[in-house]
Amino acid sequence: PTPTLLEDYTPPSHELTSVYLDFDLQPSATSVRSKIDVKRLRDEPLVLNGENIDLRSVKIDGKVLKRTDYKLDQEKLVLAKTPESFVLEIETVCDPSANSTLMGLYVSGGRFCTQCEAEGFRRITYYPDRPDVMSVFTVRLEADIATYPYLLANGNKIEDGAVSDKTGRHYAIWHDPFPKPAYLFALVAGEFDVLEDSFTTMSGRHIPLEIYVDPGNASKAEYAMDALKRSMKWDEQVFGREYDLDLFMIVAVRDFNFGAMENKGLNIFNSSLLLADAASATDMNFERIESVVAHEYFHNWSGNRVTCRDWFQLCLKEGFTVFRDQEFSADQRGGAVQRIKDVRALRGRQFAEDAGPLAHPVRPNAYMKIDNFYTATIYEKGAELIRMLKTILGAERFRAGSDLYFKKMDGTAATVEQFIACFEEASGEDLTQFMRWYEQAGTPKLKVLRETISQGAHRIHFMQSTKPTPGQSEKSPVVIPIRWQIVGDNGALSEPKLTLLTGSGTSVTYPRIDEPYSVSILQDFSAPVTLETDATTDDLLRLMGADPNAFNRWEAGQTLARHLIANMAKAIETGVTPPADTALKGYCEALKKTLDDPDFNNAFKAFVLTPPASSEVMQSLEQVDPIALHEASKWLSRAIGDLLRDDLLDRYHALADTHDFRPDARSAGRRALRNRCLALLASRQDPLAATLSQTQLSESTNMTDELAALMALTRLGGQRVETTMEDFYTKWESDPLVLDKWFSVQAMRRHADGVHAIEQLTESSRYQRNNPNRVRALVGGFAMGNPELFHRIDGSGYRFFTDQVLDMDSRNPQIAARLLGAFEIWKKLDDRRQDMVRGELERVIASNPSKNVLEIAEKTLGA
Ligand code: HT7
Ligand code: ZN
Repeated sequence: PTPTLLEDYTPPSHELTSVYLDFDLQPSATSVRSKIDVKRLRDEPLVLNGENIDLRSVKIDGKVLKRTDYKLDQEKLVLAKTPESFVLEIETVCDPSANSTLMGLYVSGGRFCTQCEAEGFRRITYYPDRPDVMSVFTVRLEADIATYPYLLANGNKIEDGAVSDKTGRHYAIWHDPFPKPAYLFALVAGEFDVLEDSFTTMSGRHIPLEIYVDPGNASKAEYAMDALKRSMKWDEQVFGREYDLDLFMIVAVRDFNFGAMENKGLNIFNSSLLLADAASATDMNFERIESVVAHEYFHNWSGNRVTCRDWFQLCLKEGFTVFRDQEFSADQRGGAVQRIKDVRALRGRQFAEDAGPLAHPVRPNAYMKIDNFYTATIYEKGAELIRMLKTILGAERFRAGSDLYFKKMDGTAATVEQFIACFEEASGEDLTQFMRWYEQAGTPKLKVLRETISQGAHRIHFMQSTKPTPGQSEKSPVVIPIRWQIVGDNGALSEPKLTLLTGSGTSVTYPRIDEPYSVSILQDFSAPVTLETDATTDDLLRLMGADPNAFNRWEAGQTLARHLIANMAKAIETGVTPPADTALKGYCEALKKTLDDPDFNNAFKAFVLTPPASSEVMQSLEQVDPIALHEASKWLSRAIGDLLRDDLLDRYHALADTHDFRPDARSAGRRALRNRCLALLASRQDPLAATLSQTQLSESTNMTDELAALMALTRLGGQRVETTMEDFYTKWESDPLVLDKWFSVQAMRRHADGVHAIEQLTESSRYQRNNPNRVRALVGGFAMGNPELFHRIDGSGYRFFTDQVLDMDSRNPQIAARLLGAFEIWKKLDDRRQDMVRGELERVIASNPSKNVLEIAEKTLGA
C-alpha cells in the first residue's frame, strides 16, 4: 500500500453547495439516498470515496448513469466528466448490524449511531470524504417508531411526523446551517431516556441541552450536564466563544472506538466518559467526564467552525482543544495539580512514543491509515506547543491571536501555518522558528550546568539536543521557553525568570548568593523536554522542601525517586546489593514534610506520595530487564511505607469521610490522599492494611474507595482475593462500566497460574470481545499494567497478547492497531525479550493483517 503524503495535497476539484441525505434505517439493510448540488472548480474528475457499501444508482441532473459512465472500485467512485454545475444523486445500501469496525453507521445496544471521523462517512455513502470539502447538510431519517422513537442528527430539527404510507414508521428532518465536512456528520436513532436542561448564552440566547442515555440512566448524566454548562460559560469568559445552534445534544453509546466525538450539535460519547454516580464511578471518572465534555464542546469552535484542511493538520484542532480543556480543568480544579496530571500523561505516553519507533512530528507528513495518528503526540504534545505559544507571547497577545484566528478563519478548513500566522499578526512576533516544533519529532533534551564565575557570581548554561528519530536524522534547535528561579532553604531567592533558548546553547548569569541554594528549572514544565542537570541529591531535597513553584516541588521528588528506582533496578539485575542509600531517607523525610505542610492540598500531597511508574523510569534507561525495574519500583513504595508507616496510618484515619459523597476537587483530593496512604501501607504487606482494606471495601458507599480497597487487597494477595473478586463481580453484574473496572483489576493483578488466568478470562462468557471498552480493560490493562505477566521470560505474555491483537484485527482494525502500540517500548527491553517481541511482530506481519495493524507492526519493527 502507498502512503498519503502532505506534499501531495491538492485542493478539491468540486464544491458541494448543499447536501440532502435521506436514510431509510433498517438494521441489516439501510438505504441512503443523497442529493448534492455540485459546482465544478477545476476540469478534473469528481472522486467520491466509498467502502463496504452497495451502490444502487447514480444520477446526474435526474439522468441515471450507465455502468460505463463511471469507474468504481473497492475504495472510490469516479465521475470522469461532470457538467460545470449539476445535481448528483446516489443511492447506496449498507449493513449497520454487521459493522463491527464501529466506523460509519453501526448498531450499538440496538440503536443506530455513527462515527465518521476520520474516514467513516465513506462507509455510509459515496462522497468526497475529505475535511476541506464543507457543505450545508439537511438530513431526513426514517425508522420504526416503536424501536427507534428518537431520530437525531446535526443542527436544528425542522420537521417530524408519521410516514403516511408506511404503518409504524416515522421520520424527522434536521438542518445544520453551518457548513461542515463529512467527518462531523452524525445520526442517532433509538430509545433513550433524556436528561434536559438549558443554557443562556452571553448574548441572551436560550439553548436547550439534552443528554440521551440508556433507559434508567438519566441521573447518571447529571454530572456531565453540569460540566457542559460550566464549559459553555468558561468558553465565553476565557476565549470569547458563544454557542451557535439552537440546540445542543449529547448521546452516550456503549460501543465506541474512542472517548467521544464532537459532531456538530450532536456529540456522541463512549458511555464510560459520560455516565457517573457516586456508587459506580471513581473520582478519576468524574474528572475525565468533566474534561472530555469540555473538550468536545470546545471543538465547536476549535475544530468545527474552523476545521482542518487535511488530516496532516489534525493537531490544529486536537492540540488546541486539548490545551483549552486543560486550562478549563486547571480553572475548575487547581493549576498545580492539573499541571502534574497533564505532565504525567505526557511523560507516560507521549515521551515514550517520541523516543520509540512510532515517533512522528506533531504535524506528520505521511501516513498509511490516519486512524493510527490519533496519538499522544498529536494530542498531548500538540497541546504543549500551544501552551509554549502562550508562554512566549504572554496571556494578552495569546488571546488576541486566538480571537483573530477564529475571526479570520471562521467557516474554513485551515492549516497550522494559517493558525500561527494569526498569532504572528496579532503579536508582531516572528514565529518562524516556532514552526519547527510542528515539524520535528523527538523530545529535545535540555542540559543545564552551573558554573561559578568571578566574585562568586554564577552562570547557568542551557544546551539543547534532540536524538534522531525514524526518518529524521538531522535535528535543528527549537525555541524552548525556560522558566527558572533561585531557591534557598526558606524559599525564593530571586524572581522567576523566563529565558528563551533559541540556538543550541545560551547562558544566563546571576550574582553571588551567600547561602546554600539551588536552581528550580523548567517551572510548571514550561517546555516538553527532558532535563539533564547537575543537581545533586541535596539540591533535589532543597527543592522538594522549599521550591515556591508547587509543580517543581513535585518534580524534584519525582527526579529523586527515578534515580532511586533506576539504581535499585540495576542492582537487582546485576545481583549486587546496593549500599544503604542516604538519599532514600532524605526523600522520605521530605515526603513527610510535605504531608504535614498545611499550605498544600491533599490532591497535591497524593501526587507527591506517588513515585513515577516503572514505565516512566524505563524511558531514562538504555535497556533494562522490565521485571527488575518493576521489582525496584515496588521496593521504593515498600520503603516509603516502612519509613512513614505511622504517619500514613494516622493520615488514613484522619481523612475518613465525614459527609456524603461529593465529586468536587477538594473531596476527591481527600480520597486520593487517603487511598494513597492505604496503597503504600499495602505495598509493605502490612497486616493492618488488609484489615483496613477489608473494612473499607465493605463499608464504602462510593466507587473510588471501593475500588481502591479492592486494589489494595489484590496487592496484598492471599486466598481471600478470589472470593473478594467474585463478590465484587456479583455485586456489579448488571453494570457494564463497573465490570470493565473488574476486568482491569483482573488484568493487572498477580495470578497464581500466570498468563493462563487472563487467557481464561478472554474465553469466559463475561468477556465481550466486540466491545472496545472491555477489550481495552482486559487486553490493554494486561499489556500496559501487568509487567510481571506481560514480560514473562517464557514469552507467554507476548504470545497471548499478539493472539488477542490478531483476533481483534479481524473485527476492529482500529482497536487492534492501538493495542499493538504496547510493543513500542520493545527496544528498551533486554536482548532476550527483544528477540521474542521481534518474533511476535513478524508473526503479525505474516498474518495478512489490516492496513492499520500492518502500519503499526512494520513501523514498530523498523521494517
Ligand atoms: N475528534 C475525535 C476523534 C475520534 C476518532 C478518531 C478515530 C476513530 C474514532 C474516533 N472517535 C472520535 C475525538 C476528539 O478528539 O475529540
Ligand atoms: Zn478532540
